[in-house]
Amino acid sequence: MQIGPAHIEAEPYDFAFRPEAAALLIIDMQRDFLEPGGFGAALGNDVSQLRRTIAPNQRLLAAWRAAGLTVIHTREGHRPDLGDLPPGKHARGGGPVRIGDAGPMGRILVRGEPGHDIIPELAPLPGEVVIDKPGKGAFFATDLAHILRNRGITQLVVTGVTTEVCVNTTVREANDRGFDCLVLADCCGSYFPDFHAAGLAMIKAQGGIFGWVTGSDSVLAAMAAASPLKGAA
Ligand code: TIU
Repeated sequence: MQIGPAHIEAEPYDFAFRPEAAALLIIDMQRDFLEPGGFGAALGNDVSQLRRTIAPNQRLLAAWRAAGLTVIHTREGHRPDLGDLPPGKHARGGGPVRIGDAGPMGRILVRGEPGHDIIPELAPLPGEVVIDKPGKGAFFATDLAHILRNRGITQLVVTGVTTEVCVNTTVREANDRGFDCLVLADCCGSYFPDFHAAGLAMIKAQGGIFGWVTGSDSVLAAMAAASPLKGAA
């Protein structure tokens, strides 16, 4: 059955949500960013600023799974030989611990290490796509665009961390590739509250120059109203 768009209240204007063409894209909810002892903490950041996003992401993910819609998780990290780590990215940060160094949760931001894992609260289920990305944007040096096009996905509901770094970079990449992004303020977080606010403001400014911004409650309400969704009919 063809499902018409459900209107989600958003800024700068309502988002015409088409669930069958939408993926939930959860950016980098990894232990290295959200737990003490990881990369984020090693850079001197207060990880508690990110942890408020866990509960709303859990609620949204549960609804998304129940509706049978596409879920995609991303992880920022590098090959164990660090062959995909640009020297400049390796050098920057200035802290005592750098990418690839041993930390309390294994080697920092290295694939296969415990700290690189997605936090247990949001662990991917079998069958959900996990994109391992060496950059801040989820499209750079990954097969994300191919996967989205093969599934007929044109809309991305974007959550995760951090708002002004990997979320913003991914939204900008997606925008230039023709995907419409709806970014959920309560499901995104930054170590810096000012940057979180500015990151969201930059997305929705100028008539939605990069996309739309709303809260997860608006999406959950629209999903309930759009029933029956794919898989629930
Ligand atoms: N440091 C910081 O704010 N973010 C990152 O390094 N990666 C992501 O945003 N995922």
